[in-house]
Amino acid sequence: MNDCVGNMSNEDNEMLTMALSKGRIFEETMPLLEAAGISVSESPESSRKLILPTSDPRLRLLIVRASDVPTYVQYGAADFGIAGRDVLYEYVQEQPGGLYQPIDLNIAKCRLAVAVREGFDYEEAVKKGARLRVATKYVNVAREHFAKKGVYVDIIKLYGSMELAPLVGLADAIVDVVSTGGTLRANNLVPVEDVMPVSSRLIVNQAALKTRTSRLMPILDAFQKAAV
Ligand code: PRT
Ligand code: MG
Repeated sequence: MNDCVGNMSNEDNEMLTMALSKGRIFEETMPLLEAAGISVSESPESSRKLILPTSDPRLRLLIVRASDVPTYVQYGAADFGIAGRDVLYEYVQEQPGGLYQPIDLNIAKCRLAVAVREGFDYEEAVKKGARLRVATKYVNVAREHFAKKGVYVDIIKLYGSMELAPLVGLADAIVDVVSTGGTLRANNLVPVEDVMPVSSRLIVNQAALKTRTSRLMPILDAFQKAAV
């Protein structure tokens, strides 16, 4: 990087791109951006735009699916982004390298848990060494969790509405994100085991961190200070 000094002003003027999912992560990221002196006037809920400008003409937001955020950042289509530990854990098993995860932002907190239909004796099934069918979007997390416990499982990959699987006999258990537990209760499911606590992390493209340091650092610093 021998052109660093000469190109400093170019770097300072370069557009930075941040990848975010709409919904809870977007909502909880707004105060962090405010702490960095940046505001966003359009909401992804009401706007159909997938690229949103910010009050900083050199920062734009990409609105993508939560599970796609690591992909945009790893390939450098976004310089940085925010993703849940649940999503990151799965992603890194499949696509290791290229992502730097410097800050736990402590937002969008929840947990990954095992849940079963009310009345299903999970402890007894585990004790008996039964082979369990587990439906989940988090196949790597689930496989690792049950392997550690020495429980035999058949994992069934789903892309959403996991809560339905035990109700219609597709699975004995699910591994899913739980926050208030309201969705489980509404579907007569009960959490029986915690798998991991989840919060969202700032993720940064490794090349961008090296080549756009002076643009990224003020934002990263502000996020770090604002994250409690
Ligand atoms: O919705 P979509 O299919 O596009 O993707 P997604 O569900 O992965 O994205 P999104 O925006 O819903 O969640 C983004 C991130 O927020 C997740 O990756 C988690 O890290 C985090 N998070 C925090 C949650 C929740 N809380 C949460 N409650 N993600 C999902 N949920 C679900 C939960 O599974 C349940 O279906 O929200 C529903 C309500 O939860 P309860 O327990 O409060 O009823
Ligand atoms: Mg969702």
